[in-house]
Amino acid sequence: MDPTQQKTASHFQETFLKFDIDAIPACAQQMIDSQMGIQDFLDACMPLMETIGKRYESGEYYLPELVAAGEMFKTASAIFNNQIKGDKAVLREKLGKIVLGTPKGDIHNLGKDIFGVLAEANGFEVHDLGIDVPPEKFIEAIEQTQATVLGMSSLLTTAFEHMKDVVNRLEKKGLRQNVFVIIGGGATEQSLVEKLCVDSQTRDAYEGIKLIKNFIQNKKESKPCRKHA
Ligand code: B12
Repeated sequence: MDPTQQKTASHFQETFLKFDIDAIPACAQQMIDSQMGIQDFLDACMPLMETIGKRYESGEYYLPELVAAGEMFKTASAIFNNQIKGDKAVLREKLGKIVLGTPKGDIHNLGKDIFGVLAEANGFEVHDLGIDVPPEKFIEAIEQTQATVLGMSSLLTTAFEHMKDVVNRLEKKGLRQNVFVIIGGGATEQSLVEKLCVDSQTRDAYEGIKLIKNFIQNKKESKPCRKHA
């Protein structure tokens, strides 16, 4: 980031932590005007979300602050997402289909939406099932679309059992080896790859796209699960 971009990002962060919701659209626009991309935006936002989360956990903030942070993030990311979507005209043949969603019990969608927009901008056909998605809906969507990638996003640890349920159902239907299962979102970590029998995990939307492209380009077979929970 150049000094102007740095200043613009700092101004955005100060505005965010003051919960000055009305000033957020102008700040986000300033970031775009100073040629900042979505990765710069995420670099500015992720520490903020971390701070808000920690303050909520320690009892300094309550649910209204969590809600306000979500709203401010949504407002700002919509401005960046629209810009990315505007560039989509250049897009050509689809690379593949991705079924995406936040599993049952979890209503966080901000990171999932960013990943979805980036995936579309990178040439994927994204079928976003939304939030609080029951396991059977994921399976239905994979059967209907014949998607070869399943992305699940989670910010709550309680969603893991539902992710595992989805994987088990894929196996029972004989679909598991055809589908690359990738999980993301703040609650996920690398150790879950083995525990949930998924293929990949990341907390970085860009890395997620790279991992999926790598899978598609190498036409790797998705590994069937070794363990049954
Ligand atoms: C905003 C927020 C909310 C908003 C969500 C708004 C929305 N529309 O999503 C609201 C207010 C609704 C909310 C509600 C709750 N929340 Co909340 N929330 C947050 C907060 C502050 C930020 C989350 C966020 O959006 N981060 C920014 C995004 C961009 O990050 P991300 O999701 O990780 O996404 C990035 C990558 O992971 C990746 N990615 C994301 N998905 C995917 C998917 C794939 C396939 C790939 C490849 C990549 C990928 O791409 C993104 C960009 O790189 C976090 C704190 C934190 N540290 O995260 C708490 C947090 C997640 N919430 C928490 C809690 C406890 C709750 C509530 C239970 C509170 C309550 N008592 O009601 C409820 C849950 C309701 C429910 N049933 O889901 C806890 C979760 C603890 C846990 N791990 O289980 C946290 C960690 C706060 C804390 N420290 O206590 N929350």
